[in-house]
Amino acid sequence: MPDRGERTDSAVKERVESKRQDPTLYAVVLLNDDYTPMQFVVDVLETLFQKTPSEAYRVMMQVHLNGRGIAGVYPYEVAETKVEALQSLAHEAGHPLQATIEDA
Ligand code: TYC
Repeated sequence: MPDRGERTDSAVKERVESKRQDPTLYAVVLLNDDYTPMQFVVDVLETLFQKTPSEAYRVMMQVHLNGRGIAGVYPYEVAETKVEALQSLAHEAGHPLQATIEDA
């Protein structure tokens, strides 16, 4: 197959390069509230933000004591998806947990 996929290769390459051109990162910032159970926040940090149990506990306590804390740093679309997933889990569980996206 001498000319296999040449045009496809260049089309794929252009898309990959355009995504690589935007290295801007955004922080998903967790906000404190008086009602969301601590264990729920720890669980969310472990499942959505890939924290270890001890790191999840540390971040949760940082938010609990200081009002806010960084759950993770991601490209914008990933940060947006994480916040949507968090809001959906919190809403389904009946908790007011909120997060925002900020420049990292
Ligand atoms: N402040 C909550 C409580 O005392 C716990 C909590 C921690 C809530 C972090 C939200 O992002 C949060 N149950």
